[in-house]
Amino acid sequence: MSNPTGNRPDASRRNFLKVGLIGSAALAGGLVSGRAAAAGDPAITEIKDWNRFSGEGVDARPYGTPSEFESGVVRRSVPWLTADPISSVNFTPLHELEGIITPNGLCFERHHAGIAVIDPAEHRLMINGLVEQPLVFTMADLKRFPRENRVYFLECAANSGMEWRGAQLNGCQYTHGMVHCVMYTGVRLKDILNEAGVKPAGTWLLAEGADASAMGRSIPMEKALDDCMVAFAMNGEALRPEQGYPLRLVVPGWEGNMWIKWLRRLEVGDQPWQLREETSKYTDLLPSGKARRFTFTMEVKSVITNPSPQAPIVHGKGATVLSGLAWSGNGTIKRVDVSLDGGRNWHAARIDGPSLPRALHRFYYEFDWDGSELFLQSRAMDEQGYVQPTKDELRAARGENTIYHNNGIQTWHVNPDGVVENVEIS
Ligand SMILES: Nc1nc2c(c(=O)[nH]1)N[C@H]1C(S)=C(S)[C@@H](COP(=O)(O)O)O[C@H]1N2
Ligand SMILES: [Mo]
Repeated sequence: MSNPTGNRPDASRRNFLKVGLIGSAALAGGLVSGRAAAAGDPAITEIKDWNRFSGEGVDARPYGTPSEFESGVVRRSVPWLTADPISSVNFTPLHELEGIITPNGLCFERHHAGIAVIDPAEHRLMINGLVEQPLVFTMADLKRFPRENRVYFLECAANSGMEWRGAQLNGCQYTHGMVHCVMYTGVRLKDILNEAGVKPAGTWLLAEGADASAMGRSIPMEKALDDCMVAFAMNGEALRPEQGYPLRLVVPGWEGNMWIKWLRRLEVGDQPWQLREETSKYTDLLPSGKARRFTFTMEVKSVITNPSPQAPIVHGKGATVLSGLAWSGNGTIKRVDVSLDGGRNWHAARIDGPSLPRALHRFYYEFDWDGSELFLQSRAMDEQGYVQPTKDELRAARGENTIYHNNGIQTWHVNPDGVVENVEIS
């Protein structure tokens, strides 16, 4: 029989526990207290209900849900942030997640007119404008094009927007939780555009949703023909209603507002819709009074998810696992550095799991906490060599009169009790 723990097959249960704990302590470079191995722990000696009685059968949960002990792992909103819950946002609980994939039920939601509930049998995608042949697709039509599966992050341009002027919200769920990362299944936008035949003058694509906000957004034809997808599934199942069921646009690496949900129309044009309709949204006002417009790419960014204000250090000194997420709209993450002292000294973090372009990356830094206060920071670098800036660098370049595209370095203060707070240091 295989022996994945590497322990001697004849080891007694107590020896097994000891060996297991020493093993993990050695990995983290410190000493893990052997509490679980101590004799007389009622969690070992007492017989529990679940040891004695059978549980529910296979038909009890036709669609499974997480353990009842994980009921705190949920999306959360900040009531004062938006005027009403219809045009609002909630946040991914990043501090509760592992790996790089966001479970469907925890993907943050941003919608401007609530969740459209659409019968897929009645859903249509229309292509019109500067095309040889205007077309209307049913969902069944779309599923006859070749499919692809791709893992991408989606980040709202306003993610971390409340943090521009200083530390605001106490938790990475709120400071950085307008991001999610799932595997999309769908068809290439290029294929359905080619079916309609884009005319040479067609340089922009207006994408429109079927919800009451319509959410018209323009995408340069170059990007549309590059890596955009029209997706009908996420993480192996149909899109969730919150994420645009039955159809959404996927615009890899670019700001979330372009990823039109409940996608119903694509209009090929020769200029961006933003120039036809008066809009001040999704532009970054600079101190000069000029605006940064068409800032589509979400630049390199990272955050330490554990420890963080919602995930304090509860185990005291010693072996500590620091973990976080990094991503870049420019491709893969090449390197993440971590500082325990507010950016004076940097240590290379370990990236673990798949490293996919325009997807979340998971990093770790294992260290021995001596119980003194820490100022935790992470700084990511992407494959194009872009390095995540400090918040001061960002403000020097763009002033304070904006909320979009804050990819600055986040600082968490850890006090000797392990309590963590959102702070800024300069
Ligand atoms: N039709 C439609 N598409 C939409 C929106 C919307 O309100 N309506 N919101 C946009 C914004 S601002 C963001 S950040 C993303 C959020 O995607 P999510 O809800 O899957 O997180 O959807 C975008 N697509
Ligand atoms: Mo957004």
